[in-house]
Amino acid sequence: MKLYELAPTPSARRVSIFLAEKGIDIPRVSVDIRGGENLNPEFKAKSVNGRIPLLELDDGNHICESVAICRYLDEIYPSDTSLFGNTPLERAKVEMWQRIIELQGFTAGFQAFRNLTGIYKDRENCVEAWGAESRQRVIDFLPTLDQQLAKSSYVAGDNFTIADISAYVFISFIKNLDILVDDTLPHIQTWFATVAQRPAIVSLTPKN
Ligand SMILES: N[C@@H](CCC(=O)N[C@@H](CS)C(=O)NCC(=O)O)C(=O)O
Repeated sequence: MKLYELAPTPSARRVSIFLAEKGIDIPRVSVDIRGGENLNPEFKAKSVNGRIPLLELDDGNHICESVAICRYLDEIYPSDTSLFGNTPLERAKVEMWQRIIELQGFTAGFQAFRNLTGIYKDRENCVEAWGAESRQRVIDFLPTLDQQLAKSSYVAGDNFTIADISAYVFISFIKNLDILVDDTLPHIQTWFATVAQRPAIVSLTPKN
């Protein structure tokens, strides 16, 4: 098994933190996405979405999409408690928050970053006004997350789950959009500080 990634990118970080939380190590292959290595026919033949992360299995199967990769690894390396939830209600809440963070958080955040910076203008049309609108949508989403974290210790309830990994990576990413989690979002601040201290996350945080 091999994981194609670019370690500092948010989607790769989601999988890396998940693996570190589960104590799994998988050989990595670094892909120069900024230089367009993911656009070559060989990579595209493996990755349906043409992006990283991409998991290559020994039998030649390929899985892209960070959450699909995590779900597969969760099932082939089962443990007493799952980061995807342990009861029907917990699993449903994890899925609900994953979808909310994906659609209202990452999608808006990525659109903002890509369209405002033009980082991938060699491969897509960048529309600055769409970037600005998407950035505003990220700002508008933050109180929803803050209100949830006022009610529970973690995003999907009382336990740390993959929804916290997603939200943690998303909140870390938005500093690239000059969006600050200020004192108007106190519950995100407290939760973020707690999650940042988890050994899996500390182990992956670059020291400078
Ligand atoms: N929904 C996908 C997003 C994957 C994604 O956008 N990956 C970015 C890095 S964070 C990428 O490979 N970008 C290269 C490109 O767009 O050409 C996932 O969760 O895996």
